[in-house]
Amino acid sequence: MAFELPALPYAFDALEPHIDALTMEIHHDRHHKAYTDNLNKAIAGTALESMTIENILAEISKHPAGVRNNGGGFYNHNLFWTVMKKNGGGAPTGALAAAIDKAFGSLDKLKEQFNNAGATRFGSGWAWLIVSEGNLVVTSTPNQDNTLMDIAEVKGKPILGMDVWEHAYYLKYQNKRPDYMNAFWNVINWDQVAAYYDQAK
Ligand code: MN3
Repeated sequence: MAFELPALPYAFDALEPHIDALTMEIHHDRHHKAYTDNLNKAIAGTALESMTIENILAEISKHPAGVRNNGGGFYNHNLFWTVMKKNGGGAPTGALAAAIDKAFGSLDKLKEQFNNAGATRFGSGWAWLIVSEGNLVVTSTPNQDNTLMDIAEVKGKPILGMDVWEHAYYLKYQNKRPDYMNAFWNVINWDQVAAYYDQAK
């Protein structure tokens, strides 16, 4: 198999009470596993098997919907688990903090814009903080698309992503997506987001 489901880098209950253990277990072991398995099926026997996921996404317009949906789902969740941690939250420091202040005015303004991107994404999708031509930008994508895809309206390297599919929050928050989005800021692994920022700029 070309792509492997990464292990969750913490226990299922590590993000309690903000994201509950059962949601994490189902989300990782079933949803992310299904994207990974279905990506491998979609690329079996093709040249894509020897490519990186980033390179596949960069030319996604050339590939069938199964590669787009499952390749996006594979990449997006790989990133998602790593930008959260037990006892996360707080505020970023250093170059990332300075870049956020410069781009948005303050961390609170970033949160407002990011949550708005998630709230206004109709149906299923993702809210993103990306580095686009050296600048921090907030955007969102539908379904399992992301900003590495050549078909994305706004392109750039994701450094923070929030899954706003109902499967990410429905058990605990039901229809209250804004409550889930507010809780998300309490689990962010800012050191990891800062490392992604350093790599992307
Ligand atoms: Mn998901």
